[in-house]
Amino acid sequence: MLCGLGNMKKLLTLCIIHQHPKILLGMKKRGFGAGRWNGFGGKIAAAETIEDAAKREVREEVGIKVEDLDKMGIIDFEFKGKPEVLQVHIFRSNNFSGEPAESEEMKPQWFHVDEIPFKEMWPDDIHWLPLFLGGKKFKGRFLFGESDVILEQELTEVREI
Ligand code: CJL
Repeated sequence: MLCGLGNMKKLLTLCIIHQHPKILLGMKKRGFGAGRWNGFGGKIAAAETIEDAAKREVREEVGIKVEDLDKMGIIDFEFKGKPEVLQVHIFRSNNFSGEPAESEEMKPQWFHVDEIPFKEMWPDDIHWLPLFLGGKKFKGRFLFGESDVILEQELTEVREI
C-alpha cells in the first residue's frame, strides 16, 4: 500500500521583459526572494488563467501593461525535506505600455544581457536564462538544499511547452 504525501504543486508565474540587448528585472524588496533581482510574478488567483496571472503580476509589481506573452519555460523547484513543489511558468514579453515604476514589491532596472547580476539572483537563473535569451523553450527541475545550494538539476530544451 502506497501512502505518499502527494505532489503539492504551487503554480507561480515569472515574466521577464526582453527588449534585446536588454532585460527588465526588479529587485525584490520583501517576501520570498527579497534582496534578489528577478522577473515579475507571483501566485495565480482562482478563476484566472496562468497568462492572465502573469500579466496582472507585472502590472501590480512594475506598473506596465504587457501585450503579448511568449511561454518560454516551466521549472519545478523542490526543496529537500519539503513536500511542496513550486512550479514556475516563465514568460517573455518584448512590448508593453506605460513606464516601469518602483512598487512596494519591486525596484525595476534594465540590464544589458552581458551584465546580468547572476550573483544577486536565484542560483538556478544562470542555468536557464541563456536558453531564455536565445529564444529556446525549456523544461526543468531543480532540487535545492540548505542555504539555496542546488543539489540536483535537469534542464531540457523543448519544442513546445
Ligand atoms: C526558489 C519563485 C515569487 C519566481 C518568483 C518565486 C513571486 C513568489 N520564482 C527564479 C523563482 C524561483 C527561483 C527557486 C529556488 N528565478 N524565480 N528559484 N528562481 N516567485 O511570487
